[in-house]
Amino acid sequence: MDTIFALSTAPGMAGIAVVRLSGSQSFAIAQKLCHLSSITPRHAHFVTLYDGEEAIDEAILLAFSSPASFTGEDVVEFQCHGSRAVLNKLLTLLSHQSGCRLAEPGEFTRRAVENGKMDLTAAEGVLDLIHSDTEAQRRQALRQMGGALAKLYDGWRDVLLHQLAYIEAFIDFPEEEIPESRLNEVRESIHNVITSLEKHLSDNHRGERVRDGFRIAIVGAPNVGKSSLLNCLAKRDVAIVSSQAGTTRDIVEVYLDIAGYPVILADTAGLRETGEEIEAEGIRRALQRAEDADLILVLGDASLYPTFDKVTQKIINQHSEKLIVWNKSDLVLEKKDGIFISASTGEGIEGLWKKLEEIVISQMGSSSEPALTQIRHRTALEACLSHLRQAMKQSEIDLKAEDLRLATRELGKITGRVEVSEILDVIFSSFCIGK
Ligand SMILES: Nc1nc2c(ncn2[C@@H]2O[C@H](COP(=O)(O)OP(=O)(O)OP(=O)(O)O)[C@@H](O)[C@H]2O)c(=O)[nH]1
Ligand SMILES: [Mg+2]
Repeated sequence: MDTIFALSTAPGMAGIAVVRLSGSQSFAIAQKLCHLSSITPRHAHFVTLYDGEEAIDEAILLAFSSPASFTGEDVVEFQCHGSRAVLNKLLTLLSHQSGCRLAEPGEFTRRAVENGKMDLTAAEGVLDLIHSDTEAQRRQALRQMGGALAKLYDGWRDVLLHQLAYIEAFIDFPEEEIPESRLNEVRESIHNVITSLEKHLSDNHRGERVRDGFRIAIVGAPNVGKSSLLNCLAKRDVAIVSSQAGTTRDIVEVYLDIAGYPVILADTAGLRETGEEIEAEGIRRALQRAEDADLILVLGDASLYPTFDKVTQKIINQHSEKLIVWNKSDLVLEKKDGIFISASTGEGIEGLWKKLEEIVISQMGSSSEPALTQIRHRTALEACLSHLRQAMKQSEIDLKAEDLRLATRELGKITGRVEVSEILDVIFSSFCIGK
């Protein structure tokens, strides 16, 4: 297998850059480039990197010998200076070494999985950790990288495999009958896994929301100040604000960090009956976004409190997850019950933010169990569940065994305990090179 190399830190000017090598030739190549007669693993070597006799840079070299490395292969890391010239020179030099080539995206982590250093969910945890923007995402990814999900799924799989092995033993000896008490034990085990799976699946998509973001859509009549509110919460001038009703047409999104959780806040076109084609398309998109949102923030005009126009009222009636907020409170004298804000003066915005924090924490807050984080896992778990339900109904013992086999296969797909090269391709292609 080729020895692979890549820049593992972000490209561009930096104090230090890390170039990583993995594969059987790593040590030999490093010795050649550094004019070293030997390399001691797990020691920091202060070295000069050479192209022939010409010095390229001074660097720190770290080496890890197989299997005690990230990939499970011999690994060498150069910490050199992060200049474009140094890196161009070093990477070109490495590409000229025989049996050595630039790594594909995610190839280091892929090799780690293939060498049994981590399972697929842990590898996905690595990817999520690299991409994490908020505290909750970091925590969730780290937990997954540490094997929390693998432990859960492999645990269920072990239980099922154990029962499957037992049943299969009887299929091989058809003259023997499985004792009824033992059959009950099989049923109970399957039933327990079904219960755990159902609980894990009905988590309100908590983990997926932490990973992908909690979606809030601001909706309301034209001119109530939706775009003003978006700008106010984003603390940036993102959306166009004007006194003309029907200003916003496209959906305008901002990413917010609310109490450590990622939130995608969307501004939408003002809702009203209209004959104008472009505005009508904007309204169609607004309604669609409201439909897809985890929460709709319905904005009303404080001077009309407590009434809404017909179209907005209809949206309010249709959605269960909603927060009603009254804007332009600076124009009214008397504040009633409810959340009153002014996107112009900033009045009440702090209170609204606190309210949003409460909602986000209650929807995505951590629990003691590791959360389901990806649609890929959800699909396999749902398939597993349906095979298990089928297995429970099956009276024919060999059909029961087949359903159990299919169920364990679905669990194995998640952690990579089955032949899954096609899944590997999909996952690792979204990595960056050097990881
Ligand atoms: N007095 C006052 N005016 C506001 C407030 N918020 C927004 N406005 C004004 O109301 C008008 C409409 O604001 P926008 O934010 O564009 O309203 P919108 O809901 O996005 O409107 P559409 O995009 O047309 O649906 C602008 O002139 C804003 O300056 C507020 O809290 N107080
Ligand atoms: Mg607007």
